[in-house]
Amino acid sequence: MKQSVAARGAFIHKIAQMDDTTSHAPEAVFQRFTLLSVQGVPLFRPIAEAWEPVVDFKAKPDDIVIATYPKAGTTWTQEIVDCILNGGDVEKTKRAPTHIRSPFLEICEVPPMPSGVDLLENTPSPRLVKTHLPYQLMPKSFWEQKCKIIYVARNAKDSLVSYYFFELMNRAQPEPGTWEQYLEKFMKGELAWGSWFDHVIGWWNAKDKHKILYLFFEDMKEDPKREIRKVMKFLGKELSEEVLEKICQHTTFEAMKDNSMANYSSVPDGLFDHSISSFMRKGAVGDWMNYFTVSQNKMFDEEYDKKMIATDLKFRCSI
Ligand code: PPS
Repeated sequence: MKQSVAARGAFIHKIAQMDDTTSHAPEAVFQRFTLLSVQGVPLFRPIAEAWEPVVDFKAKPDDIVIATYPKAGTTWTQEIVDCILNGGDVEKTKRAPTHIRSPFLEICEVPPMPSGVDLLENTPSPRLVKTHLPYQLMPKSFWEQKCKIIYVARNAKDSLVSYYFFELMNRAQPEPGTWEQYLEKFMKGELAWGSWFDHVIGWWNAKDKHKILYLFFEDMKEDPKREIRKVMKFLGKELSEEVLEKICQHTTFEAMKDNSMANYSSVPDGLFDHSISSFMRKGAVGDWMNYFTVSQNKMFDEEYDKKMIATDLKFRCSI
C-alpha cells in the first residue's frame, strides 16, 4: 500500500529525530557482524539472511545511485550530488544527516535505524541511493528503469588503509584483526562487500552497457571543480560558475569534517567510535605510504599486477 507524502514526511522526521536524540545518550556497544556469502560475495550476515527485499527492490526511473567499494569517496559524492539536486542551496543539504538524505540500499536494520530498503521506500523522489554492491548483485530494477549511476573508485592501497581504520571505529563491521592480517584479507577478498579487484573491474566492464559515470577519488582530489562539472553534465543540471564554486567550498574535506550533517557525528557513539578514528579521517591520496612496509608494498604490487593484468583500468596511488 502506498503511503501519502505527509506520512512519508512524518516517517523521515521521526527517523531524523531518533537520530538526533540518540546521538550522545549512553548506549549499548554494538555487536560486530560476522559475514555470510551471497553468490560468493561476503556481506554482513543479517544482510545476506534477509536478501530478498534487496533483490526485489523497486527502483524508480529518477533514482540516482552512488555505487562504490567501501571508503572510495561515497559520502563526498553523496554531498556533491545532494548540493547539485538542490541547485547549490547548501542550507537545504543540512536538513538531515547523509545516511537519511541518501539511504544505504542493502544495509540491514541497525537500531535505531531501519533497513535501507525500508528507509528508501519512505523517501520522496528523486531518491539518492547509496550502495556498495558489486555490479552482479545490483537489483535488476535499476537496469530496467535505466537509472543513472555514479560509480566512484579509489586506488586499492588508500582504500585498504581507510577501510582498516573504519573497521576499527565502526562496531558493526567484523573484527579487523592486526594490520598484517587485514592486508591479507583484503588481497583474498575476505572483507565485507568482497574483493576490491572484482568490484572496480566489474563496474568498469559494465560502464558502457548502462547509464554509468565512472569517477576516481584521485581525480576528485586533483581537480574537484572539473569532476563536479562531469557530475552536473551527467545529471543534466546546469549551474552557474558561482554556484559551482559554492558547491566546491561546501564539499572540501575540511568543510565536510566540520559539517555535522555530513561527518557521521550523529551516529550513536556505541556504533561509530570517533575516539578510535574519525569517519573524516584524512581525505588524502597517498596516505598508504604511512602504513605499508617496504616488503608489504612489494608483495602487494606483485599480487596487484597479477589480478589487474586483464583490464585496462588504471589507478593512481599518488597525485
Ligand atoms: S563509506 O563508509 O564507504 O561510505 O566511506 P566513504 O565515504 O566511501 O569514504 C570515506 C573516505 O572518504 C574521505 N572523504 C573525503 N576525502 C576528501 N574530500 C572529502 N570531501 C571527503 N569526504 C570524505 C574520508 O576521509 C575517508 O577517507 P580516509 O582516507 O579514511 O580519510
